[in-house]
Order: sequence, then C-alpha cells, then structure tokens
Amino acid sequence: METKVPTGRGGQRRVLRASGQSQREETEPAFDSVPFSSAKIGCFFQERPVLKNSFLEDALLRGYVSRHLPQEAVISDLCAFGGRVADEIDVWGRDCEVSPPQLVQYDPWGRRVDHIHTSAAWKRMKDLSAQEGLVSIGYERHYGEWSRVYQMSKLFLFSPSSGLYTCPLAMTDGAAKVIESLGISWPVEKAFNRLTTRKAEDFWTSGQWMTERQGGSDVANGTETVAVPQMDGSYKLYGYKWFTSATDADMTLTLARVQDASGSTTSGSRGLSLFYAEVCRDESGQLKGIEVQKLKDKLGTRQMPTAELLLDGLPAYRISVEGRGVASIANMLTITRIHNSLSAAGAMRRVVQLARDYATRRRAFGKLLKDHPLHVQTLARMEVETRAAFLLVMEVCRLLGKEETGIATELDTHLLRLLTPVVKLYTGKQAVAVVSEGLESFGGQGYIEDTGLPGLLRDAQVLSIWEGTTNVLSLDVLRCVARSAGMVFHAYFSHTKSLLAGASGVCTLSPAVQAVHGALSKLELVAQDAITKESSYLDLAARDLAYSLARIYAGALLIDHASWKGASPADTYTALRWCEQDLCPVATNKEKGWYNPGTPLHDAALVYDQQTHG
Ligand code: MFK
Repeated sequence: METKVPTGRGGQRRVLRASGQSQREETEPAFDSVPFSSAKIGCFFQERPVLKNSFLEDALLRGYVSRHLPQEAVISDLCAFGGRVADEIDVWGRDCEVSPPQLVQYDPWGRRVDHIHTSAAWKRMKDLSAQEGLVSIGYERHYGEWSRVYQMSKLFLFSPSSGLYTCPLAMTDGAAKVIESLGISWPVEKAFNRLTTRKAEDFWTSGQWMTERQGGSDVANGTETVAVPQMDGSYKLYGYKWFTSATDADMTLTLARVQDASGSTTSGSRGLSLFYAEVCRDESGQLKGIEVQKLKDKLGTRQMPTAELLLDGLPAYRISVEGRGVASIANMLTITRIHNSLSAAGAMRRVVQLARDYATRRRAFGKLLKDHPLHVQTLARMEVETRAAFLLVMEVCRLLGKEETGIATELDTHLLRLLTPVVKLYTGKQAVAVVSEGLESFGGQGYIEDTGLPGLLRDAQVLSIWEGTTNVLSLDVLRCVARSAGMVFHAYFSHTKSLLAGASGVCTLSPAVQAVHGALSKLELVAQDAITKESSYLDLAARDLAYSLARIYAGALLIDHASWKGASPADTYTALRWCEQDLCPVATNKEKGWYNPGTPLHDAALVYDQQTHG
C-alpha cells in the first residue's frame, strides 16, 4: 500500500509506503521529469510516414501527363483520385490485407456451398473500380490513342492501395480485350458490357483460368481440361484448374480441349480452344459445375482469393476457332502483363513516396534522415529505377492505345509485341529490388507487419512470377523475334534511334545519348551474330538480351522525356544516372563467353556440385 504526496522540489515526489505496522517515507522521481517511471513506455513516438496525394507527389507522372494528355478533365480527375487514394482508399486496401478471404465449403447441414467470403473493403473496391472507370476508360476511348495512358495512370495511383483489386481488374480488362478482338456478339456481348460499365450494380470481373496441375508456363502441354460438346452447341468443361486468381469473379475465360465423338482430344497447342463461362449458382445455391477445392496459402497477395477449382461440368461457350485457344487468349496475356508492369512501377513509386516522407520525420545521429547524404543517395537510386519503370510501362500503354484506335503503324505493332514481355519481366524484377531497399530505409519498422510495409514486398515478389516468369518471358522475346523474321528488332532499333534524335542538340544529355548509341551498336552486332547461332546459344542469351532491350529502351525514353521543353533538371539527372550502368549486358556477357557451348556444363557442375572436401 502506498500513498502519493504532492511533488516536492527537484522533480521528486514523496511516497509513504506501508511497512508492517508503521509507515516509511521515500522519495522517487516525478513522471513528468524522468521517462519510463509511470507509463513505462517512454514519451518518444516516431511519426509514421504519411501517404499524400500520389498524383501531386509524383513529378514524373504529372510531367508525363502534362506533356502527352494535357486535358484539364484528365488532370483534375487524376488529381482528385490521387487525393481519394490517400484519404479514403488506402485504408480499405489495408482492410483487405487484414481481413483476407475465407472459403466456406459446407453449410452447417453438410451441403456443399463453396462460398468465398471477402471483406467489405474488397467489395467496395469493386464498386469503386466501376465508378472510377478503371477498366471502362480504356474502352470508352474518349481520349483517343491516349485513353490507355489515362486509364493506366489512374490504375498506377490506385494499385498500391487497392488491396490487390488490380488483379481482378487486370483479368477483367484482358477479358474485355479478348472479347473485343474476337467480336462483341452473342454469347459474350452481355459480358463485354458488364466488364466495361461504370455502373457498380452491373459491373462484372473476370477470371483467367490458365494454370493446371502440370504448371502455368507450358500451357500447351499442361492443359488437361476437356470440353464436352452439348446438343445446343455449348460445352461442359471437366478439369482441374490449379491456380485461379480472384476466384470471386463473375465469369472467366479458360482453355480446354474439345472432345470428339470418340472422346479423344488433340494434344499440344493445336488442341486448345478458348471458352467463356459464367460463374453462377443453381436454385439450391450451389455453384454450377464448379467445386472450390481450397484457397491457396500464398506468400503475399493474400487479400485476393486464389483457389484450386474442380470443373465438373461447367457450362461454357467456345469463343475461339477450335485449336486457336492460345493465340486467342494471347490478347489477354498482353493486357495482364501490362497491368503487372504497372503494379510493379506502382509498388516502386509507393515505397519511394513513403520513404522520402519518412526521411523528413525520422531523426538519427542528430539529424533527419533527409539530411544524411548517403540515405538520400539510396533514395535517389530508387527514384531512378522507379522513373525508368514508369516510362517503360507508359510506353507500352501508348503503343496499345495506338493499336486500339487503329492508328498504329506496322512498326508500332511489332514494338508493342516485343516490349510487352520485356517491360513485364524487367519491372517485375526491379520492383522486388526497389521495394526491398525501400523497406530497409525504414530500419526495423520496415520489417513490422502492422506498419503495412512488409506486405508491399510480399506482394511485389509475385510480379516476376505470375503472367510469365522472367525466363519464360525471355524466351517469348526470342520467339517473337523469330516469328516476325526480325521485324520486331527493326521496329525496336528504329524507334529507339528516333527517341534519341530529339535530344541531339541538348548538350547536358550528350553523355547519356552517347551511352545509348553505343549500347545500341553493340546490341545490333549481337543480333547480327545471333542469326548464325544455334537455338541453344540464343536460349542462354535470352535473359541478358531481354535486360539489354529494357535498359537501352528505358535510357532512350528517359532522354526523350528530359529533352522535352517542360522537363526539369531532375529529369536530366535521371537520364544521365540511368545511362551510366551497363546498358547492354548481353554484349558484355557474350564477350565473357557466357553463352559458349561449354558453359552449360560448367553451370550444371556448379549447381550440382557434390564434391566432398578433405
Ligand atoms: C496485378 C496484375 C496481375 C494479373 C494477375 C493475373 C493472375 C493470374 C495468374 C495466372 O493465370 S498465372 C498464368 C500465367 N501463365 C502465363 O503467363 C503463360 C506463360 N507461358 C507463355 O506465355 C507461353 O509462351 C505460351 C503459353 C504462350 C506458349 O504456348 P504455345 O502454345 O507454345 O505458344 P506458341 O506456339 O508460341 O504460340 C501460339 C500462338 O499464340 C501463336 O500464334 P499463331 O499461331 O497465330 O502464330 C503465337 O504467336 C501466339 N502467342 C503466343 N504468345 C503470345 C502470342 N501472341 C501474342 N503475344 C504473346 N505473348
């Protein structure tokens, strides 16, 4: 038992403590002058990083939009949306993370129901996506060839706060694109209207169920799902879809092999057709033709339901010519890969924005982090990577917009085909590196779950995996070079040179321009030499080739942006710094003999080294 007596002099207070029958008087420090006495948690609290309007905070995005799409309506919409993301939506995104989806397979009476319960915030994201036009802007085309840039700029602001709702939007956009390219008619006309509406009550999202048990890369050989023709011209699908993301979608596009009258199917890519199916329930409340086997336990992207599905007679319609499934779904892959790249750039931008804000609040070694040049150097390196990623992504959006409004030249179309996998693979890798570095800039707090920061890294890790891994996409680059008989390269070289031409009179940029010209010359030599090489040699060089294409092109884009009349000194500095790196690693590594016939043997001997020592 103790009694506190008012504070005496010197910041001390007297305390009467009971001791047996008597009382003794002691002194102890007063709370207001000595920390850790009463509340025991001290009185210093680190200020958190503050998310501000991501449009106003992003000088490059604002510059890019002012340059290419200076319409007042667009700028004010992006500005308002950037504010909404910070003030309202970001909290919903966090709710999606802390309230992940749950699967209820059976009702209390034992009936199979397969309900995927998602959070209220996830559902709000769906309504918001329709109302803000996050898919529809790309199809309304009010801004002609720049409509995609507008749509993707908005998604860029949304992505890191979206609680991964950008994933269903990517597939929704991809499905709309496939339907549009195949023809908007029965049975997909209604679906197209719903995918591209601004009315929340009508809006549908789509899945893209491509991956089966044998894997998601080698789709041609890994797809076992069969399509059994029905009397009315429709099909029933039977198969096991191993990795279906955003499984709460209203419809899906998926691949299957049509069974002939004898029950046989055609193997390989030629046997695959594309199907459209609605995800709906029968009168008893059961999913029609689908059983949700389980939700996947993933490293990140936990906000979003990803499931294993048994297709057990799923009613579907074939929407491609028989055997043209892969070629038909390729349009979806183009769109989802662009969205993937956008998410990568968005994640980088977010972590840089938070880190630079934090550096104005966090004090260490006697000064704010922003006053430590080494810290700011690190942030500047992240900023350079982020700017390059942003311009790469916007470039594919620009080309996509041209293609969709019928004004793309043949070279533009080749360039879009080449750059889509290149940008996806490069930004996916950059995102992991930049977000990881970003977490470090918060010290230990970057590793603490409820700051929301670690989720950025977990979610970034998927970006190099889904929609084609780095190696699968590098090989896709080789395939599109071969299929176009080199035309994609021709488009690449000519457009890169035209980007540089605009900067020829800008002397501050000349070291960067020279570096890109030099790298292009090296790349041209590698390409000429490659024609004479075996495919095994080319495969080994594929990843370095893709990286070279990305780095050189990003250099040209940064230079082009820096030579625009509205550019800032920071734009010039970015271009110079970017172009100081090895822009053409394929030439560098070729010189080292990395693709020579003996190298794979050495690689394998190293990887499987079993030698015991001593
Ligand atoms: C935040 C946003 C993220 C979005 C999240 C979505 C989550 C969903 C999770 C997943 O679904 S992950 C599954 C991802 N899987 C892939 O991305 C597949 C990776 N594998 C490939 O890309 C392979 O290269 C491919 C399956 C396409 C290879 O299949 P094939 O049958 O060996 O293709 P082939 O023979 O090379 O090409 C067949 C046709 O398609 C050809 O047309 P033609 O017959 O007219 O000549 C090709 O030109 C065409 N094609 C193939 N790839 C193309 C393409 N066309 C355009 N672009 C492409 N990329």
